[in-house]
Amino acid sequence: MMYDDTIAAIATPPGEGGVGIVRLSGSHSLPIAQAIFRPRRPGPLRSHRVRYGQVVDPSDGRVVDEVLAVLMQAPRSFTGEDVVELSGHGGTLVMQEVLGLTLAAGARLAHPGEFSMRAFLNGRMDLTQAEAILDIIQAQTSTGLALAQAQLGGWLAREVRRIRTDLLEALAYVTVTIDFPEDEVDPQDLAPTLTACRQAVEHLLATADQGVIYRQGARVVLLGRPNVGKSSLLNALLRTNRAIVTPIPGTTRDTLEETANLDGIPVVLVDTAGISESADPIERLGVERSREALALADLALLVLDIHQPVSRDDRQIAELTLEKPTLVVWNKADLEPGHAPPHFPFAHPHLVGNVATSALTGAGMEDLVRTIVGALSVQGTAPGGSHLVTNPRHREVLSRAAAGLRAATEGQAAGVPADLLAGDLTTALNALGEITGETITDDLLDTIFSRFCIGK
Ligand SMILES: Nc1nc2c(ncn2[C@@H]2O[C@H](COP(=O)(O)OP(=O)(O)OP(=O)(O)O)[C@@H](O)[C@H]2O)c(=O)[nH]1
Ligand SMILES: [Mg+2]
Repeated sequence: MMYDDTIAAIATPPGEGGVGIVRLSGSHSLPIAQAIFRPRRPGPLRSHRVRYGQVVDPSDGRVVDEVLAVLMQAPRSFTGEDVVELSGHGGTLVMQEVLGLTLAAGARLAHPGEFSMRAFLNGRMDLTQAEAILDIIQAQTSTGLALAQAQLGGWLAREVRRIRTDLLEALAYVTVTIDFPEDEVDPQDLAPTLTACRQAVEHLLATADQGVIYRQGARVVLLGRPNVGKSSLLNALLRTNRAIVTPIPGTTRDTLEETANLDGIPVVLVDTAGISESADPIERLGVERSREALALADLALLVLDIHQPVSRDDRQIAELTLEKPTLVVWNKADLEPGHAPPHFPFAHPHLVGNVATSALTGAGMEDLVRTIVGALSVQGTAPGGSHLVTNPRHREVLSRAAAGLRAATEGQAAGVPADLLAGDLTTALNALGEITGETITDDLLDTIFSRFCIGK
């Protein structure tokens, strides 16, 4: 369907660039473009042909920019509507002027993600593909990008549709037994289908623990006494001199965070001020920040100096981390050559590893990265297949579908009435439809697409 209101936006990023693009979509794209575009050689814009010319202010004939204009007539366009793209010089003001002329000629400024939303509503792609576009734009590691590209290819939508088709058949079967109870329909026939669907959904769900972290990243906080080498470890993990390092305890006064790529996972590393009892008032504020950073983290690195006796301060810091998955890092291992990482002397319910490192020489750093990545519950290297569920929305919907299917398989085995069974199947079907967008509310669509930028 083609919307009556034609939308316009600058499709290229703000700032200066070689080229800037203003994009129009909707039934009036062509007349609006014609009102402001003057081709070098006279003649109409033809679909999927590039024309060279000028954008001219129709009110006074002033030339605003030199552009290449492309018309993509419905349905062969990104949105499935008539689209015109005007590629001009990539300057902030000149792009604003071109956009302003399209608005004066009758276009409306697009909402964030509105081009993609129209593409979805016009059946150019399903919802998982529209969401994949956002993930491709926002990918922070090449693994995250590969997963988003695979999703754009449509594997998730195909898999979900396959399961839905089987479930629809099962539902039809159950409905027959409601409508014609006297017919001989053996409910046992359903068992293999329901079990297969349930397993397929649970399999998808199981990939999400890994997948979501590739898309969203994780937060890892470095905690420890002053001077144990937290900032040095941060720098070593980032392979830059991001944080200030000195031999003076209390160098880091405030938390500092930076994103690292650890085996394909975007990890926000948070360096914190060293924690000690004797802290002065400024340090105490830093300690408060460290606690806050810990509260938000997925994993704590408890950094100790392998060359120093474990102290009361270390114990108190360990107590701060009791609720978090915690990895013990014995740093300055170069000062104790050949020393295996000591046994961690305190009880901790969530210890995920115990490694020795030297931020100075790099010894043990690979082991540290491997242990961090393992603790974040993902395999170290790019996943064998790129078929992982990466989107928390999909994970939430899948867990609803799995619950419905669990109820259905258990109910069916226990011989519950057909109408109850039908209810559970419908729950699962509707949930799965939310992934591809077949059963979705306008509100939810608005929420999803509002996370896009304007012009996408
Ligand atoms: N020999 C050795 N020295 C290290 C190592 N890591 C850090 N250091 C030194 O230890 C001192 C403190 O390092 P930082 O990284 O500033 O320690 P920190 O834990 O951030 O300290 P605060 O910010 O004060 O809490 C510096 O002189 C570093 O060069 C290491 O692995 N081996
Ligand atoms: Mg520091």
